[in-house]
Amino acid sequence: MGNTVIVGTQWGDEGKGKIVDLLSEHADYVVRFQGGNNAGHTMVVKGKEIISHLIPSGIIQQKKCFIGNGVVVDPFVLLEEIDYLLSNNIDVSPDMLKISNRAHIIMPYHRLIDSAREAQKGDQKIGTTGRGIGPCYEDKATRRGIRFCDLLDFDLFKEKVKTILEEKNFYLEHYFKTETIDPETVIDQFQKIKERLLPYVADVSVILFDGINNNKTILFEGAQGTHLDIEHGTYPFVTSSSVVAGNAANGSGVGPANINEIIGIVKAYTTRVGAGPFPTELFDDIGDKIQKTGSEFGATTGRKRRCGWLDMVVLRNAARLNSLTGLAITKLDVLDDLDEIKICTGYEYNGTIIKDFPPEIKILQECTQVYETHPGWKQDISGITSFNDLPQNAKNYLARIEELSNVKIKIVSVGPGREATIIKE
Ligand code: 2SA
Ligand code: GDP
Ligand code: MG
Repeated sequence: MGNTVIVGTQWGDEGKGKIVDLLSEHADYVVRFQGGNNAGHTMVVKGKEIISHLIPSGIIQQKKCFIGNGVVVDPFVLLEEIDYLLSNNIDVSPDMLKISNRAHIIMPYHRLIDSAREAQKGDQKIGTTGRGIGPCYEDKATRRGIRFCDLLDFDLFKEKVKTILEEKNFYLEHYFKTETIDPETVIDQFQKIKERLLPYVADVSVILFDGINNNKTILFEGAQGTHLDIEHGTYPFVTSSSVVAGNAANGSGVGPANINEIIGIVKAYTTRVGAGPFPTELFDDIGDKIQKTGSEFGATTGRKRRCGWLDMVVLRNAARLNSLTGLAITKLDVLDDLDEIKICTGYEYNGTIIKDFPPEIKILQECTQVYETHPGWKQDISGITSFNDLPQNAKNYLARIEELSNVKIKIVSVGPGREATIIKE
């Protein structure tokens, strides 16, 4: 395996955590490059479930893990996650984990503004995870952010907090009409955790560059999914970071020529959590059945995920945007009981067939879907470990996905555990 990027092709929760955990075995370093603790990546190892939000899933295989400059980090959540992993006998010492000194810090006021903004939007809300992600990226873009390197000069950090809070408190009090934040309380909270955090802070780009020069293999772990990307997703119903593979380089400070492979993770159907258009969403018993069989609940917020059929307009968009070199199809087992399985091949709008994912929310909401129907396999496939042993109808479904996406399937996942995986030759 060369340096490989793992990205979600749909709206997140495709099972990236499981695949990253699996592929970590062949990697030396595992790197997060965007997002923050809005992510929820679930690994099931020997029957035990571990969910990480911020620390790369490679930590389970005890690989060196990195949080790149493109990630926004809530340090209080980070320390909680370190403690959670330690309590599961996973080493998360500063030898195992480094955070980029350029990564931006999610401050307590970011969380407050995230919730206040959503509350104000009422039924127009995005359905964010409420973790302060958007407001933190917003401050980064408007050059008001605080980075991990700022903790190294604590007097300067204090000044920054005081200056920024003058503006934030004005908005909190007069615009959002909510509680304000005392700068001294914030400074005090950081004073308490600073010494524990600092050994984790490093120039991640430099370490990764040294690693590449010493033939280390890097796995880049994407969070969320291509259609939540700030540039290419269903804007404004998106997250605030660039999710696509191109950002693996920028968000970790690695030159793009160092990336060899890009694997798109595809759930065998589609889910979405939060608001926003979802053309193939099911509102019937089949949607409920998939939601229940797939245990489709948000790994961070516990929200019920919306469910629908596989959408090839979405997958082809992801293949192009990410330069996918291979696919991993996950949760195929969830479809075991269905009589028929549909694949959306295009959208019809105003009498024309749309094959390329459109930017207009209105079109995505109002289009009708063109489906082809495939017979189900009606068999429990969760114990199958070899591609040849899959029922013919499952093989046909997978072959059709390859044909319509023009990308080869490399991995098929048939259960949450590491062992429930088929590596396709
Ligand atoms: P935010 O919090 O600003 O990033 O929210 C903006 C939109 O992005 C969606 N989003 C996600 N969608 C799927 N999975 C995510 N991670 C969690 C999980 C979600 C959860 O693993 O299940 O537990 O709710 C994730 N993170 C952000 C979000 O729903 C908004 O639509
Ligand atoms: P991520 O955000 O892409 O890492 O995905 P999540 O962890 O949020 O959600 C995926 C869920 O599906 C988790 O609960 C996984 O344990 C589970 N999962 C992953 N692959 C499979 C699979 O092949 N079959 C089944 N049944 N569950 C899976
Ligand atoms: Mg998730």
